[in-house]
Amino acid sequence: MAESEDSCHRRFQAAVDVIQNLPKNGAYRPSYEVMLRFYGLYKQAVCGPCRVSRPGFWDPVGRYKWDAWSCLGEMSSSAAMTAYVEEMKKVAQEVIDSMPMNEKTA
Ligand code: ST9
Repeated sequence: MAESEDSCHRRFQAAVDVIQNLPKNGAYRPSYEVMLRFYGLYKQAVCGPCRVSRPGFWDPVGRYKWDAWSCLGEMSSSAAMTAYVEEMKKVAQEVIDSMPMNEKTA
C-alpha cells in the first residue's frame, strides 16, 4: 500500500473508532442529515459503490440509508475515507464553536 494511501486508511480508521465509541446519548445530538452523511461515506469506504437493491416501502429508515450511500455513485474508497475524516473535523469544529464561552478557563 502506498504511504499516502496508508495514512488515509489510518486516519479513517481512527475517525471510525472515535464515532463508534461515542456515547449513544450525550450533550451533542447529531442531526439525521449528519448521521446519514457519515453512514453513506462509511459504506462507500468499506463496501464500495452501492450495488444492493433499495429497501421497500415498509423500511423507510433503510431507504434513507440506502439513498445516502447510493448517491455517492462510483466515488472511490480512498476519496470516501478522506471525506469521512474531513466531515468529522467539520462536525467537531461545529461542536467546539457551539460550546458556551462564558466559563472561566483559568
Ligand atoms: C456526545 C459527546 O455528546 C461529545 C460530542 C463530541 C463530538 C465530536 C464530534 C465528532 C463527530 C461526531 C459525529 C457523530 C455522527 C454519528 C454517525 C452515525 C452513523 N460511521 O455495528 P452496528 C454503520 S456524543 C458510520 O450494528 P453499532 C454500519 O455499517 C453523543 N456508519 O452498530 C451499520 O449499518 P448497516 C452522540 C457506521 O456498533 C450501522 O452503522 N453520540 C459506523 O451499535 C450500525 O452498525 C453519537 O452520535 C461508523 N463509524 O453502532 C454516537 N460504524 O447495517 C455515534 C458502523 O447498514 N455512534 N456504521 O451496514 C453511533 O451511533 C454508533 O456507534 C454507530 C455504530 C451507529 C456508528
